[in-house]
Amino acid sequence: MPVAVFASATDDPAQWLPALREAIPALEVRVWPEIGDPAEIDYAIVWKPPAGMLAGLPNLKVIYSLGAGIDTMLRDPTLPAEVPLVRMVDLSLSEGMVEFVAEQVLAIHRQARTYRAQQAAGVWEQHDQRLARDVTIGILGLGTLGSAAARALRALNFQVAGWSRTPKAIAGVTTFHGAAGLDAFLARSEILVCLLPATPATEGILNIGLLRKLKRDGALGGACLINAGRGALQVDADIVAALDEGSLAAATLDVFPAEPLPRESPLWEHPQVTITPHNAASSVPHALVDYVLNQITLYERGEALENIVDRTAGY
Ligand code: NDP
Ligand code: OXD
Repeated sequence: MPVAVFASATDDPAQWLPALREAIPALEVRVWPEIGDPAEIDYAIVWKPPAGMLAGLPNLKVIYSLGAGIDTMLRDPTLPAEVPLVRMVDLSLSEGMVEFVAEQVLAIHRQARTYRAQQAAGVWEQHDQRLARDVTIGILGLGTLGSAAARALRALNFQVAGWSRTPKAIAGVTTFHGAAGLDAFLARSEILVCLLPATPATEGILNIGLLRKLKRDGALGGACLINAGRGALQVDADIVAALDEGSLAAATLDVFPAEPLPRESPLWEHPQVTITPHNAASSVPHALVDYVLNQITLYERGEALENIVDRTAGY
C-alpha cells in the first residue's frame, strides 16, 4: 500500500484525514512528525512544510501542494529537485477567488464604505450610481485564478484588461504582457486586482512607482488596489504613502509580507484599507481530496501528472 505524509503549517489534520482516507482507502496517510520510517513515504501532501522536511524522505515520488502558490516551498534550498511538485488547481479555489474579487470590486463600485459610514452616523443620502461598463479593471496575472476573475468581471459588464508574462487571449478582455505592456495596462486600470504569484520577478511589484501609474480620472474618481496574490508582491509602506498622497483611493489587502499582519501596522487603522486574513480562496478538504486522488491515480498508472510547477519560472 502506498504511504503518504500529511504536513501543514495551517491546516488541522483532523479535518483532512477522514476525507483523504475515505477518498483514497488504498493509501496509508501518516501525519508529520509521526511518520515512522521516512524511507516508506511515497507521497507528500503538504502546505508550507517545515524547511528540510521533504529532503528527509529518500523515496519520495511526488509532492502535492495543498495550495496554489508554492513560493514558500521553492524558497527551501533543500527541496528535492528531482521530485515533481504538483500545485493545487481546482474549481473550488477558482470559485472562491472569483467570489472574493467580485465582492471587493462591487464593494468599491457600489460605494459600500461610504454607505456603511452613513448608516453608522444615521445619514440618509444617495450618491450618483456608476455604471460597470464605465469602470476599468486591470488584473495582474491571467493564470487559473486571474482568468476566472476576468471572465466573471466581464459578465458583470466591467471593462476588463489583464497583464501576464506571455500573450493571452480571453474573450472580451483586453490583454497586455511583459514589461513592455505594463505601463499601458496600468494607465487604463482604475481598479487593479493582483493575482500574480510571488517570484523573484514579481516581488515588490506593488510599489509607489507602479501605484502612481494607475488611472485616477475614470468613473470612480480614484484608483483602487485589491491584492489577493501574495504579500511579497506589495510594499506596505508604499501603499500607505499612495493612499495618503491620493494616488490610491482605497486598498483591499488579503495578503501581507508578514502574516499575520503585525498589530502595529498602520494598515489596520487606515480608513481607506480593507483587510482580510489571507482567506480569499481557502483550501477546503472535501473539495480538494478528489484532486489529490486523481493526481495519485495518474502517477500510479504511469500517466502524466498535471500542474507540475515549472521551477525555473518559479510558479
Ligand atoms: P497561475 O500560475 O495559474 O497564474 C499566474 C499568472 O501570473 C500567469 O498568468 C502568469 O503569466 C503571470 N505571471 C507570473 N509571473 C509573471 C511576471 N513576471 N510578469 C507578468 N505576469 C506574470 O497561478 P494561479 O492563478 O493559480 O494563482 C496565482 C496566485 O494566487 C498564486 O501563486 C498564489 O500566490 C495566489 N493565491 C492566493 C490565494 C489567497 O487566498 N489569497 C489563494 C490561492 C492562490 P503566464 O501565464 O504568461 O506565465
Ligand atoms: C494558496 C493560498 O496559494 O491559499 O493556495 O494562498
